Amino acid sequence: MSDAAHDYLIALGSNVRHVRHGAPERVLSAAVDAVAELAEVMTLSRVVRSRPLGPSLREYANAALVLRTDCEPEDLLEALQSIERSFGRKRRGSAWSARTLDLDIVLWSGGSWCTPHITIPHPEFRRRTFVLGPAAQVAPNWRDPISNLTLLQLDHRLRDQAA
Ligand code: PH2
Ligand code: MG
Ligand code: MG
Repeated sequence: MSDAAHDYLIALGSNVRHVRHGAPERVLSAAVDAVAELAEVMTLSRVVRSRPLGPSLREYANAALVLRTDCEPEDLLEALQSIERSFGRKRRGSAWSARTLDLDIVLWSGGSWCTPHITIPHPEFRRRTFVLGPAAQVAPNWRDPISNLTLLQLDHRLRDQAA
């Protein structure tokens, strides 16, 4: 931990019911409560339903939030993975298997960050409507340090490509 505050854009996803919390939407709202115990949640998007990208057949609930914390990326990643585990997430099988809870770091206020554990910006986020839609809601003017486009511009560009 350092004492400087950082903002992070986090993408949330779920496509498996949780025994206690219930349907994926409820999983996400419980996950937001868990995140709020370790960091300040600044803004939270609505939940969207999205078709699964990859092999899983179940529909996803997706959302995004901006949080503020003193944690550096590695420490935050560890904390988010511990929340995923507390929701019953097991890391096994295919990388894109169905999951009760997925918490991905998409951007942070420190710009680009690349270590063996984590790459920020998230390498795929510019191609995923289920990330960019919610992300553009919570931080429309946040600029991707790689493309230099705002989240709103990236979201519009992707929707134009899909149309
Ligand atoms: N996450 C994945 C793979 N596929 N599809 C949707 N619709 N939403 C996701 O969050 C998602 C996915 C890997 O994390
Ligand atoms: Mg993940
Ligand atoms: Mg993911």
